[in-house]
Amino acid sequence: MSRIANLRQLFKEHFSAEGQLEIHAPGRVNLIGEHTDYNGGFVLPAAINFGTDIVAAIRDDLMVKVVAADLGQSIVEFSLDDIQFDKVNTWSNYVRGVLLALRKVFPDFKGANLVVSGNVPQGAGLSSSASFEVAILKCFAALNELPLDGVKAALLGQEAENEFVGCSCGIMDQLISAMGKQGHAMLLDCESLEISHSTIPEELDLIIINSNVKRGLVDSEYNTRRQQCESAAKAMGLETLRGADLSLLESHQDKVSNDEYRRAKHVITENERTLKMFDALNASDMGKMSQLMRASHISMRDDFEVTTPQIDYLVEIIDEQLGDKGGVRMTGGGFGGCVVALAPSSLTESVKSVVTAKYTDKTGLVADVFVCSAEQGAFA
Ligand code: GAF
Repeated sequence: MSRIANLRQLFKEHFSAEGQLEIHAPGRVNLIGEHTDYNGGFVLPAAINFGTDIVAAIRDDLMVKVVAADLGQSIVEFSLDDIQFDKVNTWSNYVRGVLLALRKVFPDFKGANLVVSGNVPQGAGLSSSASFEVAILKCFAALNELPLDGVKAALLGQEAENEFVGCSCGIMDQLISAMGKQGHAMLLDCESLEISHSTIPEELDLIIINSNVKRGLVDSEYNTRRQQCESAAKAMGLETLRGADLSLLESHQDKVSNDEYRRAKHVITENERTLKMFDALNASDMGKMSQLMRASHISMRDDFEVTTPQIDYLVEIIDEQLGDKGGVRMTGGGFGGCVVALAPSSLTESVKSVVTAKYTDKTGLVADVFVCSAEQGAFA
């Protein structure tokens, strides 16, 4: 049975009625522009064919009842009038957090019954939580006919993460889940929230390789990186690193720590690479994209220090295989997770083969390789 058919059936079993609405919100892969979003910079993600699905129906009262199909049909129930952090069913805090944020904008919407399921690999840096948040927001907006657009929904998702769940993430993941366009990557200016789309050429495959490195200390390391960037911006008299360039950074070298200097250098150069990548994608210039993705990975490895030895090895063997005919880099927040490669479809099998032949021997881990497609966002 398909996942969605299974959700429909579970809805019937739990609520003795048919679902009224089916919602999908995608996860994402970021082609380039890493750790730039919370610095007011540029990112270039694509929404992917993995995401969160919900079958739902509105209620007459303010209660919300959610069945998590993937978690042994774990159930939470709460009132929109009394939204509290849940220390036991922590997955439900994404639901609670976004509904609390939504209530600040639309105080009068009704509760709902929901069955939810996701197929974004968990903890792999492909935004399973953002897709969950955006799906919940889309679901309640549709059931209650609320005039919620994709950008506002993304901001509410980010607010829930920052203020309710406790992760100081930027806006990229929620915005691409809401506003992605099928077959395209999305350049997002995280300061103005201006969006431009660029076609991913049909002859290229979007390949995601999950290193299956268990991510540790992600939140604390992520928040430390963010603080270091903020300190560097402050030392240069700026609100964010968006306004900085390398010469300004160099002239303030004595006012920042060595770590802060390297974090800021990554962000400044990554913003430049992201804009160049957008142009290279528009020009289908694979050689240029290859160079930019390689430089991005090196910058994340040496200056931002968010890669791991296993991820570096994966990138190294795929890069050797692709040369300038394809690009490869770590994608997402880091400390484990996935590598993204963009390569002519004729080379996809060789990427799979090199990963199978070398990665396990070196690391003792088995990587999963997915050939993905760029999909439409939930609000697009
Ligand atoms: C995580 C965050 F949620 C994003 O906002 C972004 O900062 C990313 O890491 C790094 O680019 O996915």
